[in-house]
Amino acid sequence: MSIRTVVTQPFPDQKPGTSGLRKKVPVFQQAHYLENFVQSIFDSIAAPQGATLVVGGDGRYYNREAIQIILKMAAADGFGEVLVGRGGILSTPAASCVIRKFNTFGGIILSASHNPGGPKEDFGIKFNSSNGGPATETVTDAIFAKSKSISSYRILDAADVSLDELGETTLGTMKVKVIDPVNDYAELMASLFDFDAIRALLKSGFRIKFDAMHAVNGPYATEILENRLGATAGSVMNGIPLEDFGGGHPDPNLTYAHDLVEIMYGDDAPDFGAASDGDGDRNMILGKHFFVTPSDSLALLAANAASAPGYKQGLAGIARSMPTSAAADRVAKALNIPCYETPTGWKFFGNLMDAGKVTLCGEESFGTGSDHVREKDGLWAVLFWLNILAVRKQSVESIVREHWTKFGRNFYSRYDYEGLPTEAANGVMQLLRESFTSLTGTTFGKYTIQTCDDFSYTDSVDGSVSKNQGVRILFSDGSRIIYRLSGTGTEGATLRVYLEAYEADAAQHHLDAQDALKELIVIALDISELVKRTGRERPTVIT
Ligand code: VG1
Ligand code: CO
Repeated sequence: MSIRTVVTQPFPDQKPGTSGLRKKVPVFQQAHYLENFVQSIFDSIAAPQGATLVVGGDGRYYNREAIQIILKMAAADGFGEVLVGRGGILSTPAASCVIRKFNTFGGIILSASHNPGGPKEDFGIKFNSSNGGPATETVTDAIFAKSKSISSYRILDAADVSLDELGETTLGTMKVKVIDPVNDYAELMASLFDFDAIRALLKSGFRIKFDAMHAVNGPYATEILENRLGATAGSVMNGIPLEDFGGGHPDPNLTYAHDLVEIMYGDDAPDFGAASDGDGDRNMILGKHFFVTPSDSLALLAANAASAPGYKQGLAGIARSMPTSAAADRVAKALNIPCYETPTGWKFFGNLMDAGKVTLCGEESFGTGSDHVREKDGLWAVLFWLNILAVRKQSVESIVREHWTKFGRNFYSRYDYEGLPTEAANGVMQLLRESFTSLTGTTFGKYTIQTCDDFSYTDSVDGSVSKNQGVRILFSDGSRIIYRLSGTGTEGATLRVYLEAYEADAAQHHLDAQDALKELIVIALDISELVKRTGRERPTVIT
């Protein structure tokens, strides 16, 4: 077996987005494309000789091929050992767990998360550091810089490694250890939550439905919910991971998780429903005929954290991404702990967690997590909810309504306009930025704009600054409209409009979010000229 140095040329488009590099599969299949990016990672992270790497993905189309290339390149780059999930499978939170548990140098995670999979669909790759979290912007910027000047990469000439049996093999001088993808993660969950209490709840006739959406969490949910916690067989639906997610869109929201939504809003609905995404880091929580917004879910977990053994000692602080509603801020205030506001993307939470400043983190995009790993964690959120339900012995709906009565309700919605022509989307953002001065102080009905800005974040741990993280229109009563361009899409531009209005009056809490936000939506469309500039009358998805 010999190491081959292959001459290559840079691709101009390898800038990692919100969560790594995501492109269509045919883009990744171009000669040298994946190899260039992997070599750029290796050159940027400068792992010591003999270091250990974790590799795994969400099982989507091209996962196996990509892993074989990465293994051979890791062997050529001097890594001593790679831990890889059986079948090439590791959910994103499980990869984070394994990176941390075995004190490895880091890991490469293959996923395009909630985006569809298949020969013409999406694929993705990202590097996570030794803390188990997505590389910081300093590292991703370095990777991008390398990718623009790369002239060769190294790869071991060797046969493919079998990934389907547990155990150890070698690739050149490098060890390849195929590990059970579920075990380490399941043990971590058992150390955080009261499995006995959840088992008793499930035994008492409390019914649950978990939709794995034919994505990576199927085996995790089946093992933990059904095998270890005793949920009745069939509580996990769509539990077999498929390379194309069964043709679906593995995005756990009311639009794409429609099978589950039908069950949870149907006659004889179970007491609790949940879904997770392609790589298992997102979650959607439902009660009987009831939807919990992710922003509320974060606030609720924080307010009820003491129910779970892993969080009994209290929370150091909470962090939420900027567009996420301020519901968690109110809980933080009541608990007398700090609440941090970061740009979108889990990579911004890592430093805060490493420094012990925050315990819980969340995003409006169906992501919640804690310092048990350094990724958001779908099944963790489900288990946290079940633990709370086991302790409080109330329905999901009544727990949420009580929460609103105590803290007030942050009505919240996000409008996504997907696949827009890039110039039109940029035009909307540009117009808004140019209107800051004229908008400030303007009144629309009951709303007056107090300030407008482009969100900029200074990391309180390493002092790094991230600019242009979303346009904020802030109203005098605390309501907000945010505009942001997505950093995970692979086609044209996706414009997200986030709407939030706070309501203290419990008599108004029964309102539908779309009704409560009606006026703000009109303002959002009006001041951005969105319909005129994009030609879109309606958003692609409303969450
Ligand atoms: C989206 C979400 C963001 C999330 C990111 C990665 O990013 O809005 O909150 O962190 O996806 O999640 P963007 O840039 O498209 O808005 V995942 O589950 O796709 O790794
Ligand atoms: Co995801």
